[in-house]
Amino acid sequence: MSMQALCRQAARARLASSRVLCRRHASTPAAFKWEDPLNLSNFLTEEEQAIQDTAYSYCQERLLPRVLEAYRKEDYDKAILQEMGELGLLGATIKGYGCAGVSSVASGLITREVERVDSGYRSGMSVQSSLVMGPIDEFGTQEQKDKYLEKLGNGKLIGCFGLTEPNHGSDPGSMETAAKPHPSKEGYYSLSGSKTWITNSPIADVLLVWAKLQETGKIRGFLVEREKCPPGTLETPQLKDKNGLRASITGMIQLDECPVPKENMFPDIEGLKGPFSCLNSARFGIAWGTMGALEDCLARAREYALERKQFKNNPIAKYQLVQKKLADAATDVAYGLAAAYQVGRLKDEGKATPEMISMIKRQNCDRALVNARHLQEIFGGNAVSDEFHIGRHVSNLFVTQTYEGQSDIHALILGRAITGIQAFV
Ligand code: TGC
Ligand code: FAD
Repeated sequence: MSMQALCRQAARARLASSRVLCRRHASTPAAFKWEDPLNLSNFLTEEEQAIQDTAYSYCQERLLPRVLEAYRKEDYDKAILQEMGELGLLGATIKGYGCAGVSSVASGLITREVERVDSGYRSGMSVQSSLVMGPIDEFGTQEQKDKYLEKLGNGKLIGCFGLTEPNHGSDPGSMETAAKPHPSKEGYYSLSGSKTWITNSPIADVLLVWAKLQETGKIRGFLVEREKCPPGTLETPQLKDKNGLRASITGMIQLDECPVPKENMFPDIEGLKGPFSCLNSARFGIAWGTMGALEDCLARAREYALERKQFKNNPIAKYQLVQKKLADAATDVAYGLAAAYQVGRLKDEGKATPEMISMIKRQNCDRALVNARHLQEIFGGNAVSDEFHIGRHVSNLFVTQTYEGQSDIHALILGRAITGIQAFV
């Protein structure tokens, strides 16, 4: 059943039960729920709650059982994107082309549920949705949309986003990858250069590569189709032996005079605002996703603290220092989700700014990493065993704090907005 049909069915059922609940609420005092301290679910529409339920069930039933082996073997199962596509989880905010066309908050809830299992699974999905489908929908020609969006949305094609280079990470404006008119193929550009740390690149069919057009010196976006590249012009070696995000696949993009048809370039968008506009949606998704990872750490640490007994057979949850760690994490989850929710609603009203997104991406990544690291201590020596999951989240959350603009870079974006003074250079 499609996500839209599921949503309608679940919404009807919820509506019926919420009427009963409403009658009960009239006489029942509000209760504090540690899983949702500020009662975020109260602000979600019926459809958003149904979408979250669908994503939660899929992630817990289909992704969680695979994640330990995938992480141990550093293996990414391509079928995951097809499964997500069948449920309508890919490119979920896009209207048409078989996509679900849901709200930004709903898409945030999806990333939260995926990252509750693993940041690497969220990464694979975010790149496909926000960094490949999003730009094609926003900047692509009608032919590009017709050609790629539906197939990317059902996971039959896999995409990747190549911005970072070996010598230019935080400063992509200095990129060296170049596009020039192909010397022997009329109607083609020739792309040369190297991109690194690219999620999905070793398995991608469509590679969105940002390169400087030699004729103008401006950055442009090119859709490179792997199967059309002559041998030796495109290589995408995997970067192995990572110590974080091991359940996602990461690689390079090496282009050596690769011929790309002129019609595969985005027609009107030029300069850094092309890639950065796509990053707004992806960074928004990370702000939600990291809260899902922290919620998982909190739930697991709470359960462990209630069961583990030390000193006079007391559960360690009885001790104040342990309770403080749980209270800090629950507070940061609640604040982080409330902020992400607010920006999501503003985004759909066209009132969200890049600085707001920098603020929630930075704050939620930083707080998720700090709290996960503190919660890890509750497990004592058992934290070292991957079966307790917490060490995996901690390693992953370092990566989320680094990619899509390292946290200090977002501090500088905010500092510039506050003072009017540029601190990057
Ligand atoms: P700057 O002068 O700030 O901006 C250049 C042009 O871009 C425009 N712009 C934006 N437009 C829309 N949204 C945004 N968020 C924008 N940020 C900037 C800006 O208005 C300007 O436009 P125009 O028309 O005036 O030319 O450029 P700068 O070179 O000074 O940039 C500095 C800085 C630090 C902001 C920027 O370079 C930056 O954000 N660096 C971080 C790099 C980054 O985020 N890389 C991400 C790589 S992709 C990735 O990590 C995917 S991981 C995926 C996964 O696995 O989940
Ligand atoms: P650098 O830019 O070298 O920064 C190193 C440190 O210096 C950081 O702490 C930074 O904050 C600091 N620093 C740099 N400049 C300044 C300054 N002016 N002032 C103060 N401090 C500064 N990229 C893509 O394009 N596509 C992807 O799909 C993608 N996926 C990724 C997946 C993984 C697993 C990882 C690890 C990275 C991925 N990236 C991807 C790359 C990621 O976006 C970059 O790693 C990130 O932008 C930082 O760039 P860098 O690693 O070159 O660090």
